Amino acid sequence: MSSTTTLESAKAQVLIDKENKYGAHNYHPLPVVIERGEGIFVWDVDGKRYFDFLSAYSAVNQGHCHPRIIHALKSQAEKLTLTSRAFHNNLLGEAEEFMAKLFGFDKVLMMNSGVEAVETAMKLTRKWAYKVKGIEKDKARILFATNNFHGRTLSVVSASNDPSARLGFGPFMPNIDSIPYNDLNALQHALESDPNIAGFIVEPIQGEAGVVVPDEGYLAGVAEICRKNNVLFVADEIQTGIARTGRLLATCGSCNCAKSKCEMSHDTKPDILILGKALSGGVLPVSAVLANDEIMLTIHPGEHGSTFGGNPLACAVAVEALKVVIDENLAENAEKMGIIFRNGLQKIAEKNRLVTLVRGKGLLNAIVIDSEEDSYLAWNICMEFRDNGLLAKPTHGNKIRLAPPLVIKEGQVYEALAIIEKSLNAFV
Ligand code: IF1
Repeated sequence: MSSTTTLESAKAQVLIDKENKYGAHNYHPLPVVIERGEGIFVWDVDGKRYFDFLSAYSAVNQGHCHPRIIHALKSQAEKLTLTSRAFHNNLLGEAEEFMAKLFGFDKVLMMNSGVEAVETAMKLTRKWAYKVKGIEKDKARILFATNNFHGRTLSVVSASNDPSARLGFGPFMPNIDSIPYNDLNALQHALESDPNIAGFIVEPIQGEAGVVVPDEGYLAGVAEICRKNNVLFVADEIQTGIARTGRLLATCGSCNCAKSKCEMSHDTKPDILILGKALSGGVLPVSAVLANDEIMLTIHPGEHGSTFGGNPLACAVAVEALKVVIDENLAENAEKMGIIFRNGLQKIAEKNRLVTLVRGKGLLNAIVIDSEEDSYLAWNICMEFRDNGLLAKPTHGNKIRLAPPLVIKEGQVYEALAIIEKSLNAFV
């Protein structure tokens, strides 16, 4: 533990104690109590300001409380918030059209949380398998990559190999397999040896695994192998999408999406695209699944849905959140700032032996700390970051994810790098 680590203020401690006493113990948060956010900054209950280098796990790409998104929220909240899907609402069709055209798919199915959208994609994959591909009843299988993270419902943790996500939650959903990430041979072998595989669900960059960026050409290879084997390529872009990696989508690959205009047809395009998090700028839980008619129209009325999915408030917020990404060139900024940031991290790594690896794309980055996965070093480094005015969180013990809102400016990148360097130097 660093000698400079300060204790929580009495005010913060009271609030932390309340959470511990009255809340479930399903998280171990960094001890900081935030009460306000604006752009790339958050302030704690004692008025101390921090650079937010987590961005609520990439949900606040547009920055905290973006004025345009908050305005859309407020004005719609005063008009209409929820009708359920028993009736039409005046914003759903507009929002669906906007998203379908922006991302280049025939249709959109809106849900709320990310994991619900993953579940939706799994259901679509199975329906398509039975109705279009012709797989025998109840024989469809879905393939995942090892070390994935797609959420926490029972069927989705059935695809996880993380012991803490699974232990004590069995039995799990059958007909789920996994293959190593970033391994096209394994994918080809799996698909060729089992005609009952309906889809391959994969993150374009593995977030929870510690920002694992696959080899150049991996996503194009996945798309091609899936196409050849009549298997759906399902991209979970809940964390990587909406400009985070320097493109509108991480699956935009080689097209010029840094300009925030997806060219829509390219060799890495998935059959099903899953979005969440920053789709609402972190203002509301809004997720969506996009696909073409052959897939989307396999689900009929009564077969899937949700009370809140596609509600007018979510529609107003999501459209505005996406317009902000486009109008403010956030993909382009993420790409540019990402390069400056990783170069800075690399320079720090050259001088500080604790940083063994710098990796990432756009503003989804991580450093790997030279320690065992179960050591407290990365946690203590994040505490030191906190004391020096920057918030980040370790993942898998020895990796620290560094992902600020995409509205960050060059000077602020350098300020953050100075905090990171100073904090790391306290440990050598
Ligand atoms: C938590 C991680 C990030 C996701 C991908 C689906 C979901 C997520 C690729 C589910 C959610 C979040 C959830 C959050 C922590 C966080 C996370 F460390 F756990 F893996 F971002 F990296 N697909 N990721 O990343 O979306 O249902 O949560 O809206 O506390 O569980 P959700």
